[in-house]
Amino acid sequence: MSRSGSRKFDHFYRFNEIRYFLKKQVKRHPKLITLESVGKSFENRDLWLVKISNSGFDGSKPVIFIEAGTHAREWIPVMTTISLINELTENANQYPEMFDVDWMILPVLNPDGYEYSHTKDRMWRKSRSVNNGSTCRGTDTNRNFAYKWEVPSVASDDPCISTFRGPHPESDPEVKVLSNLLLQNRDIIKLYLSMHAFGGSILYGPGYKTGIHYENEEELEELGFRVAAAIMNVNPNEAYQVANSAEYLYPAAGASDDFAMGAAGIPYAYTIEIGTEDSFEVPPSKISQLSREIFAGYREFAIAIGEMFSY
Ligand code: 0X9
Ligand code: ZN
Repeated sequence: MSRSGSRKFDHFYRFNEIRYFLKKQVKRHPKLITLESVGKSFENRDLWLVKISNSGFDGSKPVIFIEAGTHAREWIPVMTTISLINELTENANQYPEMFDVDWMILPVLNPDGYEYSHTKDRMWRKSRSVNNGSTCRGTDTNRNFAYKWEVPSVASDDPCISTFRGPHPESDPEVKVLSNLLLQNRDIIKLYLSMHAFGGSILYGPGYKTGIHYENEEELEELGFRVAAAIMNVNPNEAYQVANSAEYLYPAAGASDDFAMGAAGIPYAYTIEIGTEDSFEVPPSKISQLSREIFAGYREFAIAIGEMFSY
C-alpha cells in the first residue's frame, strides 16, 4: 500500500467527517466512485453506500460488498474501510488487479450507535432505536437480520442486554435497508465481508448454530487461508485465525453474514475481526498500520474473486 497521495489517518473520524471525506473523493474521482444515501437510520442519519469501479459499475464484474460500523464501539473497522476507499480512489492505477471486481461499501451501517459511542458511552454496541415497554435503547444490529433469527443462540430477547436481537427480524431500519440492498444485488455480489473488531480472525458460517456446514466450506476455508497469508506477509505478527464462527466464537443468530449466504445466496461471506490486540480502544497511531494489513487482505480477496467469477 503506497503512501503517496494518501491521507494521514491519525484519528478516528466522526460520522460528519466520514461524509465530508466521501463527498470529497467523489469530487476528486467522479469516474471511479459514486456515493448515494440508500436510507436513513433510526435517528435520521444517512446510510451511505459507496460504489467503486473503473468500468462504470456496468454489471460486467463480480462485486465485493463490505459492511462496517455495525457495532458502535468497533471503530477500527470503519477507519480501515475509509482507508481502503482512499487507496482505491487516490492510487487506483497501482492496483489494476483490484479493479477486476467492483466494490459496494457501506462504511457505517449503525451511524446512531457510532456517534453515541463517541459522545456518551465508548463501549456502546447496539443501535439507538427505542424499545416499546422498556427504557433501554438499541438493538444489536448483527442479531436483527431475517435469517434464522428465531434460532436460540447468544442473541438476547432482553432490550437491556447488549446483544438484544430486537422485537422481530428487521425491526431496525438499518437492517431493513441493508437486507433489501443485498437481495436487490444478489446476482452480482460474490463476496460479502462484515467488518468487526477485535480478535484477528476470518470467520465463515453458518454462524447461527454449531454442527452445520455450507456445501462450499472447503473453498470458504481455503480462501480464508489465502487472505490470512496475505495479511501475514505485511506483518508476520498478525496471525489471523480462519474458522467457523459458531465453533470458534459462539453461535449467534440473525447476523448479516448468515443472511448474505443463507437468504441472499451470495456464494462467499465472512466476518472479519480486525486486530490481534484484545481491545476496542485501538490507539489512533495504529490506524495506518492496521489499514495496510487489512488492505493486503482485500487485495487478495479481489484477486481470488476476479479469478473465480470473471465473466
Ligand atoms: O458477535 C458478533 O456479532 C461478531 N463478533 S463481535 O465481537 N464483533 O461482536 C461475530 C459474528 C459472527 N457471525 C455469526 N455468528 N453469524
Ligand atoms: Zn462486532
